[in-house]
Amino acid sequence: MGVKDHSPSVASVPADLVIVANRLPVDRITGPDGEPMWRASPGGLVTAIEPVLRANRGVWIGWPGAVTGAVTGGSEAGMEPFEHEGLQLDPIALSAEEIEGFYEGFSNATLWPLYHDVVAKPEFHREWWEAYVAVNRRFAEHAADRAAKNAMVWVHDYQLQLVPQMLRELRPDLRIGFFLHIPFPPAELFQQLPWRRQILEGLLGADLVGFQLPGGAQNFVRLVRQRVGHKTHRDLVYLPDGRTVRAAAFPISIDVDNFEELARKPEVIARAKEIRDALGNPRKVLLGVDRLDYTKGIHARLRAFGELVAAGELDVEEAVFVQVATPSRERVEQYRVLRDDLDRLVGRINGDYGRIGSPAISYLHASYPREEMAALYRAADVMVVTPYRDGMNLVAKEYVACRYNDDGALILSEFAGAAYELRQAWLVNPYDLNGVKDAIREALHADEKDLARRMRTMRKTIKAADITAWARSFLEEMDIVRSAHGKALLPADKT
Ligand code: GDG
Repeated sequence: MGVKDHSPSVASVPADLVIVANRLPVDRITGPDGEPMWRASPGGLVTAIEPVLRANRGVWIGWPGAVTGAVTGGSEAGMEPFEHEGLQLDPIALSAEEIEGFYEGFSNATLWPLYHDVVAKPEFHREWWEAYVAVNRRFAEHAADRAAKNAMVWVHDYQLQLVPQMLRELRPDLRIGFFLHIPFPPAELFQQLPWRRQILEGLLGADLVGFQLPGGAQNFVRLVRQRVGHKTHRDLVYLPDGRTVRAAAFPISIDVDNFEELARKPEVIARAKEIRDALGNPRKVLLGVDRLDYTKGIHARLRAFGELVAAGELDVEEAVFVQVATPSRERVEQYRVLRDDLDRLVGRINGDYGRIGSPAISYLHASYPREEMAALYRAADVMVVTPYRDGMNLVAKEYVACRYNDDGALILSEFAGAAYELRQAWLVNPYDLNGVKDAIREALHADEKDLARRMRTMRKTIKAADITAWARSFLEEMDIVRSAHGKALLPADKT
């Protein structure tokens, strides 16, 4: 449900917990009467953080994702803090130039490819860096204004790596945490960044720097030692001013119960059947779900599938591949190129091997409601997740959460963070096409017992480490750092 734009201002209330993320958990849309409105954009992060945010008079600072024209002093009409369904939200406006330099440029065309194994070539432009610094400063100043004395500020992701240090300079009383949702690259790659030292120093403003995997934390500590020259011991960095910074892994998860509940809804079950019917009731449905991104390895999996069809090992009337590619970052050149490449590949495979009413690949360049996602997960016999590099990959966990009958097969790239937990998946190297083909073959022919054994174990794993456990473990660790201030952040029922 959307709400009117100008709900009561909450600007003056200092918050004990401040979440700072590039995006707010709402989108700014134009309502039926032409007035701007806010619409919730539910995601894993908001579900995880919501209870803690509510219990601590918390506030979430972020960009609502719309071009808002010229920015005057960091705020403008319609961009005041507001309450949305009980959450305190504080929007930050970005100008068109800032979106180009900070968001599309430095965040998504420099850092994103660099941090993902240079799967695409990162571009380095000084103007983009300047925009990144300026926008990070605006976020830091905003957080400094909103945080109560000794409050905790939790900063998220690669778009805001300078915020911890900027914020510490403004507000040394704060406890600052940072979590990186994407991989932190090895020194050999990170070194390419002309502003490597500034980024490392930016992150060192935090008391706790969280990564998806231990490898990311180790890369970070090693780089800090080599490039900044600070003393380190295991996961600790010792700063000259006496402060210590901890770098550790906190693998993110999903709201497992919520996904399972969704997948058990009669409407979702009915919709899953409808999807299979619409596909012509093939014996096997394979599924891929990704943001349309070159890191996700969509090309690799479709080629592998195409080769199996070409070799006559799979018949298009018996097996169909459904690929959902959610539109993403469409103004960034590399994403446009990727879209054209995939259109061509799908067109060629379908043109060569499809039959009337039976395309080999059902390719959907669109975004769907969560219910539809759950129905797709229910409808798929084999889920194919083959990123070349991925911080975690929530889609793999969502598929497992929806398979409450312990059926279905998961093919998962070794290079997704999720592979460290979901060991019973068919693990593949997405660069090894024959290996991916073998995994597809095996997964399609696996017997029920094997599938159930694998799925049961994976389900246990994700249930034991869901999104609430993730948020809690990060905040508990921050509480340890914070204990000097004698104030716990976790709600009583959570401790
Ligand atoms: C970054 C990191 C890390 C996708 N299409 C639709 C839709 N989705 C949802 C999925 C899933 C989420 O988007 C995608 O999450 P991933 O983890 O797969 O990937 P990124 O977007 O790259 O996320 C990643 C994550 O941050 C969290 O830390 O795991 O490694 O790259 O939840 O379901 N949801 C709906 N409609 C769609 O069309 N409703």
